[in-house]
Amino acid sequence: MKEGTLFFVVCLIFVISFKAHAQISQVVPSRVAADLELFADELPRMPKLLGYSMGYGEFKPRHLTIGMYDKQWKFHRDLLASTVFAYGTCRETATVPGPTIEALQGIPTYVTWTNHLPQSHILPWDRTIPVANFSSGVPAVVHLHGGVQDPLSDGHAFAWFTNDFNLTGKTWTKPTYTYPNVQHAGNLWYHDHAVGLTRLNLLAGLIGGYVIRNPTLEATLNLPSGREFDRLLFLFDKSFYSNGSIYMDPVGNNPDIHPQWNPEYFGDAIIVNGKAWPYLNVQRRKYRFRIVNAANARYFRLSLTNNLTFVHVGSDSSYLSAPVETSTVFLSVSEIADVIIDFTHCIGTESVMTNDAPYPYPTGTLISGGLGFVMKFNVSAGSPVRPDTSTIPTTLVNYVPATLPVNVTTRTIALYEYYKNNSDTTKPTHLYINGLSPDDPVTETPKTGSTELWQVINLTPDNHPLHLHLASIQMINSTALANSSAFTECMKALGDPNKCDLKGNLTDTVIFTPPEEQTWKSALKLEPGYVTYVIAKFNLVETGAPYPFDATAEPGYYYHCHILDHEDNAMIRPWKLVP
Ligand SMILES: *[C@@H]1O[C@H](CO)[C@@H](O)[C@H](O)[C@H]1NC(C)=O
Ligand SMILES: *[C@@H]1O[C@H](CO)[C@@H](O)[C@H](O)[C@H]1NC(C)=O
Ligand SMILES: *[C@@H]1O[C@H](CO)[C@@H](O)[C@H](O)[C@H]1NC(C)=O
Ligand SMILES: *[C@@H]1O[C@H](CO)[C@@H](O)[C@H](O)[C@H]1NC(C)=O
Ligand SMILES: *[C@@H]1O[C@H](CO)[C@@H](O)[C@H](O)[C@H]1NC(C)=O
Ligand SMILES: *[C@@H]1O[C@H](CO)[C@@H](O)[C@H](O)[C@H]1NC(C)=O
Ligand SMILES: *[C@@H]1O[C@H](CO)[C@@H](O)[C@H](O)[C@H]1NC(C)=O
Ligand SMILES: *[C@@H]1O[C@H](CO)[C@@H](O)[C@H](O)[C@H]1NC(C)=O
Ligand SMILES: *[C@@H]1O[C@H](CO)[C@@H](O)[C@H](O)[C@H]1NC(C)=O
Ligand SMILES: *[C@@H]1O[C@H](CO)[C@@H](O)[C@H](O)[C@H]1NC(C)=O
Ligand SMILES: [Cu+2]
Repeated sequence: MKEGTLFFVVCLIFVISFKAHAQISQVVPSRVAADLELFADELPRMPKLLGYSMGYGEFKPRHLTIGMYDKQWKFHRDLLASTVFAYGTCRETATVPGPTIEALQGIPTYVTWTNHLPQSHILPWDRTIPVANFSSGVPAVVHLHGGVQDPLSDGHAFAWFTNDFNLTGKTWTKPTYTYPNVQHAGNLWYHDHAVGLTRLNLLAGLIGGYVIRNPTLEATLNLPSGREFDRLLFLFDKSFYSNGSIYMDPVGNNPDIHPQWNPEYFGDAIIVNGKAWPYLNVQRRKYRFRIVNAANARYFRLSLTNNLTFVHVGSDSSYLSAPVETSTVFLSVSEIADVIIDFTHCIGTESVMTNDAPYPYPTGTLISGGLGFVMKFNVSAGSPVRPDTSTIPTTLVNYVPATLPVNVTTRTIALYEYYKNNSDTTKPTHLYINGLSPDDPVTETPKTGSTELWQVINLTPDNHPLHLHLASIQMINSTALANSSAFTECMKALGDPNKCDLKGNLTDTVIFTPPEEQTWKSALKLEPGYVTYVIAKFNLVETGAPYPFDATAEPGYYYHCHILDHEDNAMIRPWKLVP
């Protein structure tokens, strides 16, 4: 294929599907994403906040205060400003995503989270799902995703608080959270976690990056580093009204039961670091990108045009034991890929990052139009300003291996669509785990320090990202069920997967963990119609040491689906560690 031919084809597809988009906008005349020019804004860099300080030649803990503010944010050069909720040290400096916190391994960071949000929400608040139900103020609480912190600093869903701490949820105790940073170095992110409002608060903008650094390790690995060559990419999707306001369908899919709640939010503009379809000028050399899927429900399967590949060095918060080169990066909601892109291999002077994941994944709508594009890299023609001395070592980092202990404690968990049958609805009214709501008593109580096997059965048509707070998880394999509908019938009748015949349903159709995900993670994908075997480790994966705080304290932790619309209604369960 001649240079440029591929791009011509891509453009042609874009022009054709543009028409399809225009038809959609006739149905919803006020939505504007289809008219926005691609690659018009430069990729923003979020402000950096150090989570440590220097004193007398040593690193010391640092106390930060970060607020949540409503403000105006321009998501595109040609789009009117949108009202957003943004994290920042003050209203003026608040950004979407918020500032990136850079912490040091072993040095605690303290953050006082404050709420300066208005009296009412900017998005449709459904009162009929398990939710904080108050008329004054926006409940919010921050969870550090991938973080190893005590339950009182974990951002429990009922530990929400409104502006000025005027109202607080039933498990709220304190305004200042402790992040001990005792875990291995890697990529985390913080975001809102208020019960029943998570999908709205994240869509409004309450997300931000958090990196734990280990300078000695980073110097040894010698991956591309520094402000210019080590970048965070936050990917999400949004729709807008023509006046710039963020659009979320104000009518639920099952409005007699839930007037506003919809099973998945999909926007029609792809946003990276707060700009729709941005571009980034890069030199002809290696860069490191920490790519976070911060969408509500959209999966991203990313590729690069013009001969570029991804070399994975880490997944979520952990390094891989060796680099893995692939042509795609596949991220469910909340997953993180830590990759190197070597622009010296770029044919020509630009490479477009594309996405082809159907939504919902895997059997939903096929990608068309602007949704197929994420951002553009503008690659300099000549050699880099300074020679690229970074390397990709052949081996990276090894943690405690993922082996199951003898007589491992095994838990069986089933996700299925729950119908409240006091109505004649054909649409699921709740997405309960094991048929239980978040308010039902805790059923999972692992011993602190232990390693368990969780077999998670996905009886729905969609893939779901499983996220456990605190624990480190790793997929062993996913095995197809012989008769998923028979298993679902059994779940609906008996409400307990242990009473259904999992053994009799195991087939020879097995998906193994892809090499770029063979490490300790915070979230992983659950294939529909499969049981996914997950090792869950309740101690520090770098050393196997126990948590250096009381992880058994109230109010405990959560595990949930990270599709935010599912989590809110109510694919989420509490769990508690026991001594
Ligand atoms: C929410 O609060 C309002 C006002 O107090 C009340 O009318 C309504 O029934 C509540 N909704 C639910 C689902 O509890
Ligand atoms: C807090 O509550 C008081 C009393 O209800 C009210 O006057 C005040 O406006 C509230 N403040 C905020 C920031 O909501
Ligand atoms: C923007 O337009 C929508 C739809 O017409 C409307 O509901 C909303 O109130 C408007 N927002 C502002 C800030 O004017
Ligand atoms: C394409 O990339 C590979 C490395 O992935 C490189 O060896 C090759 O030279 C590149 N092709 C061109 C035409 O630049
Ligand atoms: C990069 O792309 C932008 C927009 O597409 C363009 O204006 C600019 O000239 C390009 N920069 C370089 C260095 O090629
Ligand atoms: C595993 O369980 C078996 C049967 O209960 C018991 O005999 C054996 O000692 C256990 N092994 C370990 C390592 O606990
Ligand atoms: C509940 O309602 C759904 C939708 O009408 C129906 O398919 C299902 O069979 C019902 N379940 C029970 C247990 O009646
Ligand atoms: C998948 O993992 C389970 C749990 O460890 C194991 O029992 C099973 O043998 C594995 N399947 C294959 C094909 O390796
Ligand atoms: C699966 O189970 C259902 C009963 O729930 C049964 O009607 C159907 O025939 C089974 N399918 C297969 C392929 O065995
Ligand atoms: C699968 O599990 C269901 C629920 O227990 C059971 O009815 C069915 O017989 C099992 N086996 C097969 C092959 O469907
Ligand atoms: Cu889900």
